[in-house]
Amino acid sequence: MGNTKSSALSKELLEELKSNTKYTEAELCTWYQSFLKECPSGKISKQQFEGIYASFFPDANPTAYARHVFRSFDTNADGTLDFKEYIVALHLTSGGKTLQKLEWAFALYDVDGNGTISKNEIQEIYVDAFRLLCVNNLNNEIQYRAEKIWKFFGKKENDKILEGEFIQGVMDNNDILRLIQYDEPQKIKDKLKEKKL
Ligand SMILES: [Ca+2]
Ligand SMILES: [Ca+2]
Repeated sequence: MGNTKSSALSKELLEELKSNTKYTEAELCTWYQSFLKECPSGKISKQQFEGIYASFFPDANPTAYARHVFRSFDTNADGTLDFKEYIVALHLTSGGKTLQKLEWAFALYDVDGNGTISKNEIQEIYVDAFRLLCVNNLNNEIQYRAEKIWKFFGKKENDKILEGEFIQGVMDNNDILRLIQYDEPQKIKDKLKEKKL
């Protein structure tokens, strides 16, 4: 039985994922096998990822939001998600407010990746997330939420939020945490888990 090498998770990666997430060795190994079955190349392309979202939300228009999420998970920016990025994604999108999760949330909202969040970027994520959840015509709600976040951080219209102040603000205030999480990531995570990709 020669070909076990390519289908086993390397010890190094296993240790890294065990220490960075809450998952057990058994869970990680099982997921890795299902992952390779679905993605024999060991990588999820952007199109595949969008396809997964489309299958979860058949009545919605999830592509735009799926792209934001893909970008925020593709930490080495090579245009694909490898197993490590995928597992970290599952871990990060579970609720809570550890530093790691808030760094991810910041990356999600920093649409152009320039290291700051503008009010427009917050609105863009909201628009796409609401579209994913099939809630349309929510301009007032989006305005209200963006306004609330902006006010909390004491920002003027064209000011930007830096990563450090974003993380500190969300750590300190559960209302703001709820506003930035809008409980969608948890749903995605449950669906991904159900499917065990
Ligand atoms: Ca990648
Ligand atoms: Ca930005």
